[in-house]
Amino acid sequence: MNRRNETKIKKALRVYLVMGSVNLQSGKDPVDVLREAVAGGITLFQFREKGPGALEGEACLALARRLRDVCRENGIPFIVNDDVDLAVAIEADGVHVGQSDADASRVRARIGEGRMLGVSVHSVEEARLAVQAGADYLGVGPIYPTRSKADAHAVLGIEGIRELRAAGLAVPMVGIGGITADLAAPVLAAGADGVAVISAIAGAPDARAAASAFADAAPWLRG
Ligand code: IFP
Ligand code: MG
Repeated sequence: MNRRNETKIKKALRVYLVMGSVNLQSGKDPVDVLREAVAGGITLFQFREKGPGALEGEACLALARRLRDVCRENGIPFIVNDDVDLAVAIEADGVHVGQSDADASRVRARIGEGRMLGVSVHSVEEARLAVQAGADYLGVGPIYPTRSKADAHAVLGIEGIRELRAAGLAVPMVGIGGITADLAAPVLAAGADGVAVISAIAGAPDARAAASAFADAAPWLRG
């Protein structure tokens, strides 16, 4: 990946919303919530349709398309969690995979160089392997305790970010896990290019206000 792309990706990572239909307050339409979050200033979106009650098959596909269209209308890259076939089928801008999902180098081979590849990591070792496999960015976490993921790894704290930077890893990276707007600044100060958020935006009564609180958390990164 070239440097120019890296700069673009770092900018896109600033306020990264990760969301599926199960992360919302009951009765809300994910498309409305995404529109609100876009209005509040999110810079990247990941469709993560996972957990109890998650949509499957045609319903999942239909929702993915609607969310992708909102992203396209607003110039926000649309990433799909785990499902490479879905990502390719609906021409997503990228894929995010975890350590227990498909091997990152295989995912890279399937999506080509034109799509973004994100990989979840929890250590310097995993981070190095992910970069070798072709990751464009890393998701590092959980930074703080979280309830959004049933099988979450042990909490890393902002030290998790600091260690990767201290090890010389310059790759774009985002902190994820339990990050609220009040807790975003230390994550960025530790070296993250942005923060990834599920419940603090998707589960908020006002997704627009919630997203803009994150955008305000690092005003020096705006522009
Ligand atoms: N990190 C990220 C991201 N997404 C995930 N789904 C995850 C970890 C488990 F925000 F993209 F970095
Ligand atoms: Mg995963």
